Amino acid sequence: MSMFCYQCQEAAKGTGCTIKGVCGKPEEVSNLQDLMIYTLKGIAVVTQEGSKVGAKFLAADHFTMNGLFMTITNANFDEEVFIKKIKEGLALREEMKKELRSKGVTLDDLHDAATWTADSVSAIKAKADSVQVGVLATENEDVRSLRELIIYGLKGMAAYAEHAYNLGKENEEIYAFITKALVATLDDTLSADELVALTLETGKYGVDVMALLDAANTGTYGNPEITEVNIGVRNNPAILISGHDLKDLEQLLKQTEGTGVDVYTHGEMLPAHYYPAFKKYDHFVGNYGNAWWKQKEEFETFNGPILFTTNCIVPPKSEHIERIYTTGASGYPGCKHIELNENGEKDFTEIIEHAKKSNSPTEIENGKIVGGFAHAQVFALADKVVEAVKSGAIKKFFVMAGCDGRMKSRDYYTEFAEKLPKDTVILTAGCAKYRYNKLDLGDIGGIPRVLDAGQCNDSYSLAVIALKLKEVFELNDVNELPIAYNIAWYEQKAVIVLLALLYLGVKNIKLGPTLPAFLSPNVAKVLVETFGINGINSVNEDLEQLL
Ligand code: SF4
Ligand code: SF3
Repeated sequence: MSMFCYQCQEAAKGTGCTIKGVCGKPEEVSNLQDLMIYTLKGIAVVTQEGSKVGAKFLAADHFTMNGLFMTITNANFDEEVFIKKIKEGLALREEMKKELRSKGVTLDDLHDAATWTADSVSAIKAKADSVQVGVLATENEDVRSLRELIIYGLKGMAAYAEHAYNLGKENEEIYAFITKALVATLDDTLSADELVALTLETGKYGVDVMALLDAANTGTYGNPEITEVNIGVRNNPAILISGHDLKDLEQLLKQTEGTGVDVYTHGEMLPAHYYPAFKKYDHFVGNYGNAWWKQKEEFETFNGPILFTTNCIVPPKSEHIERIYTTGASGYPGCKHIELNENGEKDFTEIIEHAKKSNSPTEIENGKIVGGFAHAQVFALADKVVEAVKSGAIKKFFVMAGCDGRMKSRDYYTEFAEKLPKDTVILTAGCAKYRYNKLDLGDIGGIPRVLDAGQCNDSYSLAVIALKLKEVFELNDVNELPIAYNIAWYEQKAVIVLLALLYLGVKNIKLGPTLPAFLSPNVAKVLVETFGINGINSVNEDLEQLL
C-alpha cells in the first residue's frame, strides 16, 4: 500500500483509497497531505506550550486554518504547493520555539510532529511516505476512527473560518479549539470516551464557525432573498466562477464591470445570486451547469476561463488546463494560481483578458431556478409558513442538505424528492440540491416545495429555522418538530455540518448514500445508539419510515 485515504464518501471499495484516489489524488499528493496535517499537529503542540505562558501565535492560527483547508477533498492537487507549505510550516514552528525559549520555556520531550525536520525536498517526501505520519499510524481502529472524525471536522471548520476571515471576521476561540483538538489527536493517553466528548465539542465549534461565516456573509453582502436565477446564457464572452468564496466573487465582479465580459456561477457559487449586494452587477448573468462532478463536460461547452475559489476540482482534461485558474486554498498542477497581492487584493486581469479572446458559452439549458431561503427570508415568511403547518397544508419538512457526488446511487435523492407527497417541503443547502432543484415540484400556497438556503455552510440557516419553529410551536425539543433529516455527504465540510447538527441535539439523521468509511463498527454503533444516525435504504422504505 503506497497511500491511505478514507476521508470522503467515494473512498475506494467503501474502505479507503490505497493506490490512487478515486478523486484523482495521486499517491505523492495524498502522502504530502498527511504530512501537512502532521506538520500542523506539531505547530499546534508548540502553540499549546505557548498558551501556558500566555503567548499567542495568530500567524500560526492562520497558517493552520489554510493548511487544513488545502487538504479537503478536491481542493488542492498540487504537489509543489504542499512541499512549499510544509517547508513554511517547519520554519514557522522553529520561529515560534525560538520566541518561547527566549521567554524561558524549555520545550523538552515534544512529540515527533513538533521536532522532525527535513533539509531537502527528498527528505520531505521520505517523511511523507512513512507510515508514521499517515492515518494508519494509529493502530487501534476505534481510536483512529475518532481521531480522523475530529480531523475531518476540523478541516470543514477551517474552510468556513477562512471564508469568514477573508471578510474580516475571526474568532480566536475557534482557533484555540483547533489547536487543542489537533494536539489531542496525538495523545495516546486519551480514552475513546474522551475522544467522543471531543467529537461533540467539535460540533459546538462547528455551530460557532457557521454562525461566524453567516454573520460575515450577511453583514457584508446583505441577507439572501428570494431570487430567480437564470440558467441560460447570453452572447458575450464570459468567466465561470466555482467554489464557495464570496470575497473572490466580489472582486471578480468589480474587475469585470464594463469590460464586456460576463460572469456565471458554477456548482456551490450559485447561491451568490441570492445576496442583494451582487444584484447590482448587470454582467452577473446566471448559473451555468450543475454540481461539481459534471464539470468536465460543462467546462467543455462553457468555452471561457474558469476560476476555482475552493473545492471541488475534478482533474481536468489536458486541453482545459490553460483555461482553469485557481486561488485561495485550491490548486492544480499546471493551472495558473492567483495569489493575494501586497494590498491584500487579487488581480484577475489575466483571466479577464483570457475571456475576451474566448467564445461565448454554448447554451446547455434555459429557464430559471428559485432560491434564497436563508433564515432571514424564511422568517419574513414565517406567518405564512406557520399557518400552512397549522392548517395541515404542510405536513412535514425534509432537510436534504449536503453534497452531491458522481455515484449512481445518488439517483436515490432525485427519486426521493420526486416521490415525496405534495404536502411536504424540502429544505436544502449545499450542492446536494442539484439532484432536484430543476424538477418542477410546485408550491404550497405560494411557498416553493424546494427551499434553498444556499451553500453547504448555510445548513446553519436550516438549523436556525428549525430552532425558530421550535420556539413558535412552543416545543421542548427540536426533534418534536415535523422535520426529517435525509442528508447526503461527500467531503469534510459535510462532516462539520453533521457534527454541528448533532451538537444542536438533532436526532435520527439519515446519512447517505453510504456511511463514512472512517467510522469503525464501534464508533458507528455509538452514533447509532446515541443519535439514531442511520443509512439509507430504498426510496420507498425510507419514505415509509420518515413519513
Ligand atoms: Fe479517496 Fe476520497 Fe481520499 Fe480522494 S479524498 S483519496 S476519493 S478517500
Ligand atoms: Fe459540494 Fe464539493 Fe460538498 Fe459545499 S462543492 S457541498 S461536495
